[in-house]
Amino acid sequence: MADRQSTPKSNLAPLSLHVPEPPSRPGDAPDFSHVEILKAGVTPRPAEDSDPAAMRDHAYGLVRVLDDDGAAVGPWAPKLDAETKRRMLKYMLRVRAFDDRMYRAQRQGKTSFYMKCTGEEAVAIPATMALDRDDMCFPSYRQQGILIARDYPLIDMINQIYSNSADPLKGRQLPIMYSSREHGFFSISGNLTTQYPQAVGYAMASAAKGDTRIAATWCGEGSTAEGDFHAALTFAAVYNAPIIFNIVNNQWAISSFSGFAGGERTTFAARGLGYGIAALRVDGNDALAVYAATRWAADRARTNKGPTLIEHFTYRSEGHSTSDDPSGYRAADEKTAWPLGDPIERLKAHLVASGEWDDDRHEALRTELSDEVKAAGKEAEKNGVLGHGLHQPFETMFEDVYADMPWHLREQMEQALAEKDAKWPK
Ligand SMILES: Cc1ncc(C[n+]2csc(CCOP(=O)(O)OP(=O)(O)O)c2C)c(N)n1
Ligand SMILES: [Mg+2]
Repeated sequence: MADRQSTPKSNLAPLSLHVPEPPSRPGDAPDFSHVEILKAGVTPRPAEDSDPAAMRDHAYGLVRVLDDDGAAVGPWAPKLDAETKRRMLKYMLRVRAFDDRMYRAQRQGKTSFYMKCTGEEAVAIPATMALDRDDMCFPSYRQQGILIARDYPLIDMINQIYSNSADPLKGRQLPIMYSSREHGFFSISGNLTTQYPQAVGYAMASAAKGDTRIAATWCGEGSTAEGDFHAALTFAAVYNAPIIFNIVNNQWAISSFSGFAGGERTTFAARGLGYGIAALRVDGNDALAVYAATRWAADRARTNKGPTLIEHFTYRSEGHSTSDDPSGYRAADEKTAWPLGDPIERLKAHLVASGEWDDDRHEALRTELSDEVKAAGKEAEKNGVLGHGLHQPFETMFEDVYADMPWHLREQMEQALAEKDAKWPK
């Protein structure tokens, strides 16, 4: 009998695989011709209790509010007063100032690691402002904007980044992996997408207890390829959990373009439809569109109408982290060629166009925020920077696991301290 493994049928073409390749590489002109941009204002706004099957188009379209002239148009335009929009702009500028300073601090050797969210400031900040203050957030490492929008002290963020003697997390987490129960900010995990099922667990517990708080979680488009993503959506759909799933599609997962996570085949928002989850695809560089979509999803969740998946269509303007160099894998000018613009410039243009802001005030605010971050940095440095020896006492690594330290841990701690003192006498 013929060996089935080794005899292809001679009358059929051999099977082949498709290996995704990004439209442009270093040395090429950036190419975003495949990106379809709907006009601002054209997407209808369905009722918050809509059946996901009746709003399928929203998973393939693009909710946009800010048009090219800075006007807020269409049914998604949120009715926000100028003061709130200026606060939104201020938070976004504060994140950018913070990112720039911390990036430089890493290059100066004050920390081993930093991650910017440049170009994605409109993802976390308007969303946080659209949630209630006590709603629980389960972010990835690129939503520092949540802490900023909840007025977490900058100095505590920097103390964590420097792993110094005032680090609220006592040097136990990689720099930027913040955590704050008081600010509804769940501990960042380096293991991608673990926050998704954890957020669903929180949302289910909140509902099971008859609470009113909802959960929101964020992951990158690359992270949707993790099994946890799919387990989370299944649970949320089955139990109608009060949760907002955010996918931040910034086109890149370190050096892998979105095609490797399935982006050539369909939109990331469309993943929700297969689970019967309402899905919205939103211009992630449009602060007002993100605010409106989050508000829609939050109202839906809070009234027990079910979960929502929001794809934020955006672009990672800078490297993945301070350990990355994107010039090795993507076209140099992609950042400027990105067709949805800069989120800060777009919100600024809107405020200027409506007579609520001007260039002088903008520049003055930028300077004020840069000074504010600089001052927080100087204060934090007094508690130590990388390699200066001002870190948490050695024994803290044994603490905070048990309310009362068990005998075997105490024994290990004493042994470790004795060895440390023998090796490095005081
Ligand atoms: C389970 C797991 N796999 C791989 C990694 C390594 N890793 C860290 S970030 C990253 C890229 C994630 O890309 P994306 O989800 O698109 O988020 P982005 O960084 O673009 O915000 C990878 C592969 C990891 N931390 N955890
Ligand atoms: Mg990504």
